[in-house]
Amino acid sequence: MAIVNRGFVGRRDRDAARLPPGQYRTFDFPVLSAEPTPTVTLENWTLAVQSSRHRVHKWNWAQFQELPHEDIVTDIHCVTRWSKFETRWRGVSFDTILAELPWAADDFVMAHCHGGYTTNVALADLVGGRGWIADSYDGEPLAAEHGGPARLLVPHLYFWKSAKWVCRLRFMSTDTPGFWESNGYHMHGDPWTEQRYS
Ligand SMILES: Nc1nc2c(c(=O)[nH]1)N[C@H]1C(S)=C(S)[C@@H](COP(=O)(O)O)O[C@H]1N2
Ligand SMILES: [Mo]
Repeated sequence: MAIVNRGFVGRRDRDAARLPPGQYRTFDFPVLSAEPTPTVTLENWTLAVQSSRHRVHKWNWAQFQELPHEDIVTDIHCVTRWSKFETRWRGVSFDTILAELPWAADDFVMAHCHGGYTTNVALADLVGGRGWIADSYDGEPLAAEHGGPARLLVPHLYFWKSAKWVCRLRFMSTDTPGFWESNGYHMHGDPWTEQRYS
């Protein structure tokens, strides 16, 4: 007679269920940058938020630190097939940003970075506790190589959407490709349906 162990799931099966198709789990934290790491000091740091009607608001570092921050624990998935489980961040959610600047909202966002990298994300993918500007990782200020002082964090999409060294969030009424999206990457980038390339 077969013994059926209802409810028992081995660790390997749990890990497998957490991995989107075509991904493997890594335990280190790879650095993927198309450009050299820019030097951005806290004194010079600003984050500009620009509406599609060209209205702009800028936070400096001290002002940004005043905004409510939250802790995020999440898995991340790079299109080059590594995934990292249970990464720990702290940041300001897009829900908070839009509560502060309701006039900025529009259907799409282009994240612009020091060094020129850009990536497009739909507003629907950023609100509802799914998108942040992260300024801390694992209890420490975000390291420069990982996008410090601050980066986008949109962990339910492939990690190329999580723009490092973000300096401007430009809201748009139409979806426009960013850097990798112009070079064949998918406009949306859902890892669970393998939206790798378009
Ligand atoms: N500015 C900028 N942001 C970027 C990139 C980049 O090249 N430049 N690479 C993206 C890609 S492809 C990935 S996988 C992640 C890597 O983040 P990490 O270096 O912290 O692992 O950053 C994303 N954000
Ligand atoms: Mo990536």
